[in-house]
Amino acid sequence: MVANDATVQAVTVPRLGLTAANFWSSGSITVPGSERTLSVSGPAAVVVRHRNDELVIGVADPSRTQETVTVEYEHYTDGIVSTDSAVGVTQFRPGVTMEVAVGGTRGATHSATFDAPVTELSPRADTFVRDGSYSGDNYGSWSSLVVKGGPTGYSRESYLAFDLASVAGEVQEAVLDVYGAVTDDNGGASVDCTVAAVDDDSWTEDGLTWDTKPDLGSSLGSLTVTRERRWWREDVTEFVQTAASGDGIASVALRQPNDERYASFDSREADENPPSLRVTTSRPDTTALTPTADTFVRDGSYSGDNYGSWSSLVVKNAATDYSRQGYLTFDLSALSGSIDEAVLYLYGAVTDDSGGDAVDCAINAVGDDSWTESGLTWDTKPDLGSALGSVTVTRTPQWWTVDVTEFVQSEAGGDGVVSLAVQQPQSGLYTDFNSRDADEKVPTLRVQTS
Ligand SMILES: [Ca+2]
Ligand SMILES: [Ca+2]
Ligand SMILES: [Ca+2]
Repeated sequence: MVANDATVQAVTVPRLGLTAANFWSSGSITVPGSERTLSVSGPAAVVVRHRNDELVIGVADPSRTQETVTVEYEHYTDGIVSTDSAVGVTQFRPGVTMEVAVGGTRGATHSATFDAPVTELSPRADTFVRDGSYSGDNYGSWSSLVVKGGPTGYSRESYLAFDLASVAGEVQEAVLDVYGAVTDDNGGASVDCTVAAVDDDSWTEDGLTWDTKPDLGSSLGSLTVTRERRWWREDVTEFVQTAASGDGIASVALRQPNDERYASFDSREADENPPSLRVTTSRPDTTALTPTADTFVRDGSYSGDNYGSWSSLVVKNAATDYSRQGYLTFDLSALSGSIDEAVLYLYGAVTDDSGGDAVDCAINAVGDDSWTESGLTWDTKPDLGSALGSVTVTRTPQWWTVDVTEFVQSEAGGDGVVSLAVQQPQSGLYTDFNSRDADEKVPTLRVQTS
């Protein structure tokens, strides 16, 4: 149970990567130990599930009282896999923000799925050590990891080492999970157990003793462990990032610097609930390309003008003088391997002054790459090739994605430069996408290779 009050009731099941929350009003919860918050702008039932490299967020408004609910989850994702049409993703990295149009949907659940590769590691070694007359003893084969402060002869510290070799991609988040409780005979409801960095990874599971234990580094956080047997989590992202770019082994220790209350956690030898390190990474072999050039062009009396330095790509199909089309170029030369998938990400919305809330925007192939950002005009624009896909853009600013895999594959095998156009096939609405000259949320071609 994460929360149970007038605002929210929530539960989390770390082993299933699952958190479920019923918010009775706007509010937020912090998923225990991870320091990651889940917040909503109004009443909503939210289910978050992170398994098998996918983070799924489902949202419903059982109260049926709202038009939209904003949901924020402070968790890294690397890209958007799919969204329900009622869900607008306004941010997916470094955390998720989504606008969910719950109005008129009779309390139905709307969900979005994100790419969030996760590697769950078991310790390569774990043990505890004990001081005083036990200082030469090793407990590496025990099914528990004991932690206790206190007078000489009673102090225990636990050590865990994780091998990061199987973690591919850049580490974005890392959470240590240990399962256990305070079991002290002498009373006391809870105890603070500090998680400390250990720089020396040369210790072994069957060799480590109090006499030989390595020095402890900085504190990575503290777990306030109670008598309830459950999972305890600590965000150790920065430490694991450092270890991943260093020797590839992350060792940590658990100790009680200020208390002496026997706490016992399941070790990797336990029948169930062994410690784990959950590492979320960027997708290995995925490259996010930004345009090497982008601009839009306008017809009629503006047909000789260039808009290459604008922070937006304006698109509209209308009467003469009011039509605009966007153009983008991506350079594939930094990629290696073969291309499995290429998805264009554009951020924007319909901002037309007249009526109409949604408009189809098509992405077309452009064969001629010789145009320049500062030179292209309506008069000089290249011919449009075939339509590769389209999106129905609404007034809610968000990321729009179009799969352009086949064209990018063919260009990779050709001149290595991908030019695309954005245009409205039918009479349209003023639509404003961020260009590469915007401060954030610039166009991106997300390419997976192998
Ligand atoms: Ca062990
Ligand atoms: Ca530009
Ligand atoms: Ca080309």
